[in-house]
Amino acid sequence: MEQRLCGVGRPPERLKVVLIKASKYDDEGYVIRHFRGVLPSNTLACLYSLTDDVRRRRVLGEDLQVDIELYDESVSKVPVDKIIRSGRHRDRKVIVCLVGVQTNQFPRAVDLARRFRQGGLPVIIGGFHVSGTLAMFNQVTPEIQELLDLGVSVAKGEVEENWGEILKDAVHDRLRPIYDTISDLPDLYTKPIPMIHRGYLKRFASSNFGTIDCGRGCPFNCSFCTIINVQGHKVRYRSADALARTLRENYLRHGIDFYFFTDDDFARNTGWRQIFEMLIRLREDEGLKIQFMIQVDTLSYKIPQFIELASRAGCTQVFIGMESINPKNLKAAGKTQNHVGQYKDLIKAWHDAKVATHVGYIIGFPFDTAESVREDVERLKRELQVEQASFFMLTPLPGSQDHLEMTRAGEYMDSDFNNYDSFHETTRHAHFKPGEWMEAYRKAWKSFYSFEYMREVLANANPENYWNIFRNFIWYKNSALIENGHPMVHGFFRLKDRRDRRAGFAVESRVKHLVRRLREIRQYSRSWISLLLEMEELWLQTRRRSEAELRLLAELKRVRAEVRRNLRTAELQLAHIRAKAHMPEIHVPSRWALLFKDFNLAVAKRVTYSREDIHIFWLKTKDRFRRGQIFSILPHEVVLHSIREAQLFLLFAAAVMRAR
Ligand code: B12
Ligand code: SF4
Repeated sequence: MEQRLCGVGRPPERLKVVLIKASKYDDEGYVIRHFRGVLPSNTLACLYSLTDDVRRRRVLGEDLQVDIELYDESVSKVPVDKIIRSGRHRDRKVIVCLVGVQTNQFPRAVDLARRFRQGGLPVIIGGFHVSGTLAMFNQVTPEIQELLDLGVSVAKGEVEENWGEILKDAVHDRLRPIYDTISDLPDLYTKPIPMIHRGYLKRFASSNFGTIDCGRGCPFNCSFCTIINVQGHKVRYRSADALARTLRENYLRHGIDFYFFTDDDFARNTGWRQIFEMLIRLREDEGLKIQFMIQVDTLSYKIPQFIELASRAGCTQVFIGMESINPKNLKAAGKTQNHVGQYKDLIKAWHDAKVATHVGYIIGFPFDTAESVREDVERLKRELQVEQASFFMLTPLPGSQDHLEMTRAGEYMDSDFNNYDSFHETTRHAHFKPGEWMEAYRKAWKSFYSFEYMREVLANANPENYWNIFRNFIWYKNSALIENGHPMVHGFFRLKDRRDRRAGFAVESRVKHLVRRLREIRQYSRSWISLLLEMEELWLQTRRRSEAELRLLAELKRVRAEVRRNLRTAELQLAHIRAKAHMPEIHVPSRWALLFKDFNLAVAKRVTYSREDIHIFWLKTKDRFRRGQIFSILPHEVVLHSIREAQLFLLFAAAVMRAR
């Protein structure tokens, strides 16, 4: 079946390629969208540059104008009706591309596809859900059949070699139902580098943050992984020179100086040395201070010079696929490359190179129990002393060996793909009753990102890395503990579109929705205030002090001790009054002024190390207020503490903003 929708006899003069990265629904059926996101999508950037390349090379004909529009639904609303209307123009062809659709985004992507198809536009969908599913099953599964029945085309595999041809088919109204390119793995060396769109970056909390895949493919065999079944075991990598051109341009034109190189295992990217050497040249010869994080395996520390060059090249954080610290779990998952006995050496090797470690830890392997997970998290903190951890619930992702085997064995799996986001229970576990698994997962986040552990990490952090880790703590605590989601999914400040709700959930009246949102925003603001105060305290307790500040504090301490030793406030005032009797021109400071001075000295000393005394003051004041002891609350103390609180918060905010 081919898509023949336009029905226009002659070829169009313009082609509009609309690239959409669908989001997913939350548990209440609202699309997850944030005011500011955290990580721009590399898949969007990749499809953007492939389309731009087709446009530049005029693959679709000399006269055809190609426009590209890009939407990431996790940070911006997709104007479905407007896009449909734009396709009604006689000389213009519009093609909707749903890109990088993962399993958890699949239900939302299907809903969008349905609306575009109803509006008469051709739609094509790609990404890991369709690619992984079609790769593992020798037949079309029901949810993919539903797409085909809607007239949506499905792309299985990587598209670098075929994008021009697919767009040509779209222009000529002959899109095929399935494009299968999975056995045609592209050689990335010569392919366009993902291009980050400036306007898109503005929708993220840090617009200096980019993502690029420098390579694809992984030689290992983990049973929960989909990557090997889509991108294969053979590693392919991009040219270091081409990467250098993009990195330079991004740095100079867009101010992008931090990257997440998204390769699943950078240590197995056979071009790692060329890429690191290129980054070192950019840093050391051209002064482009680019920093980055990479994902590596647990054997990475054994590769001669890998860590040393990574660090010199600007690697400040490494994400390690540790997954578990129970050897029986690792064996069950086919992760035979991980050896628990070597973890300490691995972490030490990265720490010695001043690179912060971030481990991926999966909860729900066969030998996990609530108690073992709790103990493992303690070991991550006490024994391994990793700076960060990301927790995931084991999920049978379509495209993985686990999913295939569970399907064959007829085991229970959640039928709602929206839940395959690694923070929902999607299967049954022998050691957890329903709900307990989720509880263990939540507790892991809470325990790892406790104030005490964050303080320990920051107090020992390499000064160059201090702010990277600090900001990550804010991001992670917000996503996991305020948004109750996952840092890989949740950004800052949730937005909800009242009318765009998943089928099965009623659209609320305006008033009901307003009440819901006000309640949520009140709760959100409270959580953020306490998060910010916690982070402020963390900063006060761990920040590096300058020499000048240390000298000033020592001086304040000395003056205060002297004043305390020699004169009490009342005595000081008495001394002034006596002096005034002899010399009338002398100014006698008021009792308040003297109290203020004394107070300021006291607070200045303690407060620069902690805001605990302010906190205690507020608790006491609140308590007095509750007990009706209003007259024991001294107004001047309230004013002074408020000023001090505001002053300190401004200092903290300025430090966070200034930090790079
Ligand atoms: C970087 C990354 C992220 C980043 C950013 C996402 C991004 N795309 O940039 C972050 C950290 C946010 C992330 C989050 C998650 N991720 Co992720 N992520 C990756 C990773 C490692 C690289 C993505 C990438 O850049 N690939 C390179 C691009 C170019 O490849 P691609 O997306 O497949 O696109 C190619 C083809 O699919 C095809 N194609 C794609 N779209 C289209 C559209 C059309 C029309 C056509 C014709 C072709 C086409 O052409 C592209 C170019 O060849 C992949 C693994 C991997 N190797 O891809 C996992 C992966 C995609 N993530 C995965 C998962 C599960 C998640 C999370 C749910 C879990 C989690 N908690 O981490 C969240 C969900 C977040 C969300 N809502 O997006 C799974 C998805 C599996 C599945 N079946 O769903 C993967 C495969 C890893 C895995 N564990 O198996 N992820
Ligand atoms: S090491 Fe990572 S990318 Fe490679 S197979 Fe295992 S989970 Fe997949």
